[in-house]
Amino acid sequence: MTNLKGKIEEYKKKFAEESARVRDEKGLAELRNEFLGRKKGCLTSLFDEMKGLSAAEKPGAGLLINAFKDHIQEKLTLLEGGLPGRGRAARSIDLTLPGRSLYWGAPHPVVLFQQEIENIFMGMGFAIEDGPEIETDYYNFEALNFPPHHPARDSWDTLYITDNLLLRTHTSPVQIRVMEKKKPPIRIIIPGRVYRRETTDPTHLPMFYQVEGLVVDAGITFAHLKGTLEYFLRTMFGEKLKVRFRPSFFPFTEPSAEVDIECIVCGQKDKSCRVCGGTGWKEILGAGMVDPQVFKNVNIDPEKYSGWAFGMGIDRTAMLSYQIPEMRFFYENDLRFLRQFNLK
Ligand code: FA5
Repeated sequence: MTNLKGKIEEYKKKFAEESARVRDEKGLAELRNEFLGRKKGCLTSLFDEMKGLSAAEKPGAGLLINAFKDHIQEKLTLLEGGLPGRGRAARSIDLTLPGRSLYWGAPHPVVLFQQEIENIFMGMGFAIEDGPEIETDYYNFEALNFPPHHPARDSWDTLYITDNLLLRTHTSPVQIRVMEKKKPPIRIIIPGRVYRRETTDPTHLPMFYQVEGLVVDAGITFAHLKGTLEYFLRTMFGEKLKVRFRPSFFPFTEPSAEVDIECIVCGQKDKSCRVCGGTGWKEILGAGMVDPQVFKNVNIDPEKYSGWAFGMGIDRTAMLSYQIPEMRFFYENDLRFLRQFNLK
């Protein structure tokens, strides 16, 4: 064993001396052969030496020889990399190849769609407002004319944090927050995330985005609401889009309406379409004239001012615009899906 250790030290010294003289690939190959070569290499001679050792000494000797082999291989690799113009690093760069572009990430399709909505409304002179996602019962319901125990609350069930705090079910509470601070004329949109206790299906999610619109001034009528929404939808979807207003109910608007657009996913042709349920139409927003009681709640005189509001599902409208049959695709984080929206 002592003999083996001595021999290893001797070989290491010899290697250090000879490697200092290597100048090219040929010299390197000779050095590798001398130390690691199968037939007469130093490594082979060390293994021969091991044969004469007792069974108890063999495992220790094996470890020493393997450590020696690793040492030599490591040094040879370093030496190879350092050879002028011929190292591994030099060889792996082909300057004629096009560069590899890194994927930097990109805006989410729902965000891109939200930006399109914002641009159209900003073009009409609307400002953008924001509000908290955790709301009080007062802003989410009461100020919007839903008294406690009002049956209309049932369609907006959500996650409660305390008896009084909840994840907002719509962006409408921000209407109240803005009207408390600013007096007419008001012309705003409010995009943001909302939450509901909802069973997921192709067009319903428990977390989704809405954009609220609110206009308050003297002499505002339903005709302004209709004209603004039609202008917005035709700018977004094209002049030929079929749009319909249906009478509806919201506690905070009177009269109220819901707006449907033709189902762009099936082109109004598929009786089994999972997006429109075969009806050919899909509801995208609720709207109406601001209820006088809401104005009273924020100290705006309903005799002097009138206004309209709408709340549109961003994900819902985006899926129709992109002709995606499943809203859930937006949130599965499948890059093959997401990258299709950022082809630059
Ligand atoms: C509202 O949320 C009212 N705040 C809208 C409103 C605002 C009316 C201002 C009057 C004045 P509704 O629950 O219908 O209404 O939702 C509005 C839109 O949000 C729907 O038309 C739909 O596009 C979208 N939406 C509703 N529920 C979901 C859901 N679970 N998943 C995805 N989108 C949804």
